[in-house]
Amino acid sequence: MPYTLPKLKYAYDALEPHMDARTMEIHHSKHHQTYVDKLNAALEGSGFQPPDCVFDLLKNLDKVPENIRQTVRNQGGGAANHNFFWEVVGPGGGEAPAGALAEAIEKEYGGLEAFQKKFNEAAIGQFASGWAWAGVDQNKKLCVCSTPNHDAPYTGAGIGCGCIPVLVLDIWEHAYYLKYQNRRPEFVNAFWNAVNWPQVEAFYRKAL
Ligand code: MN3
Repeated sequence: MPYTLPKLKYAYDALEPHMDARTMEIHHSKHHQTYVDKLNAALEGSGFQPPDCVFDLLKNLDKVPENIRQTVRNQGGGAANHNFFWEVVGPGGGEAPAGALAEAIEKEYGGLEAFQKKFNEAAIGQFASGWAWAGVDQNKKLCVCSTPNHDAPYTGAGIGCGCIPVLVLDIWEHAYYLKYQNRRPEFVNAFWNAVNWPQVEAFYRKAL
């Protein structure tokens, strides 16, 4: 099997009360696992040799045989986006960004609150299922966008803003429905309490 479900670096209850343990367990062990399984099933017997890294697979969708490309885009996108999502949240999160990332937020948005407002608008405004992103664009500027389904800003031209992602939020209902039901804005606001800023800043520096 080319791809595997990554182990979380923290316990399912580590992000309580912002992201509850039951949701985390089902989200990781059922939803994420299923994307990985279905991606592997699509690749198996296709004759296509996938790259070791699932992100490289998604960044080069045009190399994937046409008959499995949409399945890889959907299931592989689900696998990759969740891998990234688990990295940008963590226990003890939510403090505040530091270093170069804090400077960029200050310079381009006028402060953390304004940046969060922009991100929240993208997350809340994305119709149905999708993802909200912050990333570094071609001009090395911090940017915010959203994508439908399991697409990512690198899935293809015209999807999101084409940035290199540094922060992501899952806004599929499976990410929040058990605790927040229809109250997506409440979940989006709570998410900030779980953001692992040192990790996001590391992604930011790497993306520059
Ligand atoms: Mn999800």
